[in-house]
Amino acid sequence: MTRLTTSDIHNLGSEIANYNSDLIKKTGSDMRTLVCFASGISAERFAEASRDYAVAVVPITSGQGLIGSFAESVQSIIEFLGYTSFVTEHTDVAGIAEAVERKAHLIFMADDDRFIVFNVGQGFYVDNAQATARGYVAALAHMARGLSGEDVLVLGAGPVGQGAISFLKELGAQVKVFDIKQEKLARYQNDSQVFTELSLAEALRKYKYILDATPATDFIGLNDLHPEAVVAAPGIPLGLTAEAFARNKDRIVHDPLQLGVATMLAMAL
Ligand code: PYL
Repeated sequence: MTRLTTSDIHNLGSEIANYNSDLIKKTGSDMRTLVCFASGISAERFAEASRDYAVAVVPITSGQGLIGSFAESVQSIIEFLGYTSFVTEHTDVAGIAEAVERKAHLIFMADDDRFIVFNVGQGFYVDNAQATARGYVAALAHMARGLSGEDVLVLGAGPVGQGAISFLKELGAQVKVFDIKQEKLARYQNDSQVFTELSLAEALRKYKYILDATPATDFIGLNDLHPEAVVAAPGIPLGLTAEAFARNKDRIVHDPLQLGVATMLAMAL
């Protein structure tokens, strides 16, 4: 998993309203609508929970340590969605204790390997990779005005790619998957709804709907894409080159944290 840097998220909080407007332009729906679709909860349930739930974000110093403005960025996404939230004053275990003492219902925390939100009362957690996968498939489905019966190319069969494939199957899409490590595709050998692609170049030209769940960068150039390509790209950094992005930017959803965190919240209710 690629580790974010402060520069990836430095003005996320102040830009969240613009990010949401951009999402509406591209997908026809705002973050709230997309995450309700991704999590399967109703807009009413999402709104109702915002009146009861308190959400804590605990900075975690293990491994490579804190990422500047990471906790604050997570909190700003949660606040934008209408939930009361706070970043704990303490970090790590003391931060978790503080969150519980301050009666948090949900606790967001990330070390270098996992980013989860823990539902204290119900005793379950949601993982960022699974939530990001569902949030980005939701964005793609809204940009495509529905994916049932449509071919969708998933790039990368890691945790996010696998999560995306299972949600795409639920939506009735015909999934095509490419990964540079062929052995990661073995799990789909007998799956009639998933076809493994062996040529990246051919697949990129052929399929209009793409979910880029790879950590690779700059491997999709201007002339590699389907002329009407629609791309949902949870992978960090972006796989498209700057010119490919510039040409298709109105049909590309890509962010370092927003959609994944928003979907985590909805899935944790
Ligand atoms: C959650 C992001 C999305 C992509 N990569 C993941 C990442 O960067 N994980 C590391 C997060 C470390 C946070 C640090 C802090 O500030 O609490 N422990």
